[in-house]
Amino acid sequence: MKLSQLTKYQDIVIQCHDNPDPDTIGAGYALYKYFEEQGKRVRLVYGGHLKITKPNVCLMVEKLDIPLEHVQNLEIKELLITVDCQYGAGNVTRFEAPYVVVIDHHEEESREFDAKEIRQGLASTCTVVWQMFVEEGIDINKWYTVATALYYGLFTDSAGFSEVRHPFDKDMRDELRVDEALIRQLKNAVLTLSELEIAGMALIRHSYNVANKFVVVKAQECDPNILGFISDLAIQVDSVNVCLVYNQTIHGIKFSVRSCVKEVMANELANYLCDEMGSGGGNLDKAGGFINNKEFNEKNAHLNADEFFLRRLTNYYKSFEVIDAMDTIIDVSTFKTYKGEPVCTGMVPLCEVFPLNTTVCVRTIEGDIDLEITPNLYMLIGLRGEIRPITKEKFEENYVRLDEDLDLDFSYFPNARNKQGKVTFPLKEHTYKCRTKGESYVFAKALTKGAKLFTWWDRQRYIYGKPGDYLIVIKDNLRDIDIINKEVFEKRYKIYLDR
Ligand SMILES: [Mn+2]
Repeated sequence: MKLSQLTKYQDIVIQCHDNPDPDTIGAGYALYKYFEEQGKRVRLVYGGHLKITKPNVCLMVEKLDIPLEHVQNLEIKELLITVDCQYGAGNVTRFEAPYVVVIDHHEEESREFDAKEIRQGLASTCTVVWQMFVEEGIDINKWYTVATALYYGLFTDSAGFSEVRHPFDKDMRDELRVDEALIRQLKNAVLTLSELEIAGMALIRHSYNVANKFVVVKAQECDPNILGFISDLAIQVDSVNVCLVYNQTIHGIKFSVRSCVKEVMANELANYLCDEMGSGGGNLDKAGGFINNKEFNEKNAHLNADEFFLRRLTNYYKSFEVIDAMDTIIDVSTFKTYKGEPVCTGMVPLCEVFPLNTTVCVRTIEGDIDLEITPNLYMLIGLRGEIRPITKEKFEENYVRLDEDLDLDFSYFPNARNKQGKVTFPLKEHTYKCRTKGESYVFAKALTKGAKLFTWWDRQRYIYGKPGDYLIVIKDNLRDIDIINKEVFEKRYKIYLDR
């Protein structure tokens, strides 16, 4: 759905969820400004019994002059848009409306609306709205207060940016021009004294696992940001390598994860913890997630949350082995040889686009990766939008450049940022389509156990492979190791030598 499709309405009400937080307010306020500029009659409201009291939320509304109204009754003549919540769901007061649109980033739970824009991979509804503005070609930075509100909405919904998952979240964070003094003030008006007490109580009752050096902490119901605050403290303990802090609400379990060892990426662990029961993600060192009560009870009815996390974490540590391409020569004697089908990918000749000896941060669907620009450095873009550096020689040996339009469609096209200038550099116009040459051979074997692979070109983050995925070793370079998802592997490779 495009925002401009909604401009046919004259009377528009934007509704935040009850007990509104900065995300719903920020996203609602941006929409308010958009429709106001179009000359519409527009209101920004929230319902429910409670008026906002949280210090940071009150301050945000006051300082940014957000025209947010608390309503008990509401007459809607034409269009109602619920933001950061879904019409018909439990966290938003229901007002009758002729036409209802939902703009959100949560899992779809109600079907009572007429149209929707739900983008689940994003950390905040502010990011959803920001993207909709970008798609309309509107520069949000022309509204200082809107930019600041969106930024703060993402900030609070991602526990201080630690749980941003999608590159679009990072793009918004980096591109908005905001009132930094106000953001600083808002960041430091989050805790109430009673929440400080919740944090203290939680830390007293921790469970520590000596073998794997992890700690699990349960907190009482509190603002999700408090979980981040508690885990930031716990991870600083010298004998704690990984920590998990959670609390339970009527909807489910909200948790926050921290890691200070490279063998455990917080985002991957968060994802593992809520596998098929919710969603999780974030960064290498900080991440978080949410587990729905319904799915949790279906799968773990006999366990309480504490037992669940302790077991799941213990199983996690048993579930993988670590492979480091720099200090392992894999014994391929039990591997089979496969022949690669030709595939089309993208290629950027990095050494011709960027000055030599500079560091460029490439943002991809899999995360931000720093690359040092060396002579002859090229970069391949795979079918999911993931990247992989390659030397010019290797490229010319194994690929052909095609004189065709770049018709590869990624959900996020990688872009680059210069470390010094933080400038976004779209790589699309420098990307060539290419295809693997006829013959490419690899040794491969299906994993029987989870594996974490540190490749020669990314020393900070591992590629995680689950049982059934393939570990592959390039035939003419035994240090060139990769893990490929089962389905992708079976599509791309055919057995060549069964030995
Ligand atoms: Mn939200």
